[in-house]
Amino acid sequence: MKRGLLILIEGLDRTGKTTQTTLLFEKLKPNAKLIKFPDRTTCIGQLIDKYLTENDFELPDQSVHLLFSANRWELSQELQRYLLAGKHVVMDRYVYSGIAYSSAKETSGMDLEWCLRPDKGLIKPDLLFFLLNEDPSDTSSRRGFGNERYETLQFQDKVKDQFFNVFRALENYPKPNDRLRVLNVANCSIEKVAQEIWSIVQEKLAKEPPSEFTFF
Ligand code: T5A
Ligand code: NA
Repeated sequence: MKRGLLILIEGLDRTGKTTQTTLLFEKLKPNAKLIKFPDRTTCIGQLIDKYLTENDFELPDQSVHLLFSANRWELSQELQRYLLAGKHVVMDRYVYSGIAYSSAKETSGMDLEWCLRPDKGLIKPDLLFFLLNEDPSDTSSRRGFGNERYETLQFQDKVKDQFFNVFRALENYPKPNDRLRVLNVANCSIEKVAQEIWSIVQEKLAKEPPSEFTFF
């Protein structure tokens, strides 16, 4: 049996990841699963949610980083099972967010390499979209921005730089790469972004899927 594809959508806060992963999932159903990180429903996810939403709930940056990674490991076997059963998995955030947000804090010792370490061994996506908004004031004006920790324009700017540093380190960015697609979504409608994603996904689906997994 052909294994399913792991299709990941990454980006800064409020760039439309959940909107787009949901739309893509609807198109691929019933042969698909949707996984979102952080998964706030698990024990570890509940701690992460508390940290993100309650300003007086403090944890060391290292601990928070390890919780986000542990949250991905909680679902890693389920992920592999779905893919081996031939289901496509549409994913909302993953390892790249994990490294970009933590390393943007500039906590001593938490460089890219340190941040990647606990995620080593997780399955790599077959296709990775990065939703980029070159006009962050466009996304910061979207509903809900500013409600959670990390949602300030200054921090988002650092996270953006770190995402590209991660892509340089892990995906040979800016050399052409058939896994990573950077989409500039500034002032693009939801429908237009969805169409662009769908046409790239269809192209990928038309090709023979890789049989082996690759790992971080
Ligand atoms: N984090 C996450 C880490 O630090 N380490 C990690 O390992 C991981 C996995 C929460 C925080 O955790 C950090 C990153 C985050 O700061 P989250 O739960 O993914 O991560 O965050 P959410 O708050 O759920 O999601 P985002 O803020 O990132 O928003 P989305 O999913 O990008 O945006 P979405 O789709 O919810 O859309 C937001 C609003 O914009 C509108 C939507 O209708 C919605 O109102 N919208 C558009 N409006 C105009 N034009 C478009 N094209 C639009 N697309 C969407
Ligand atoms: Na989201």
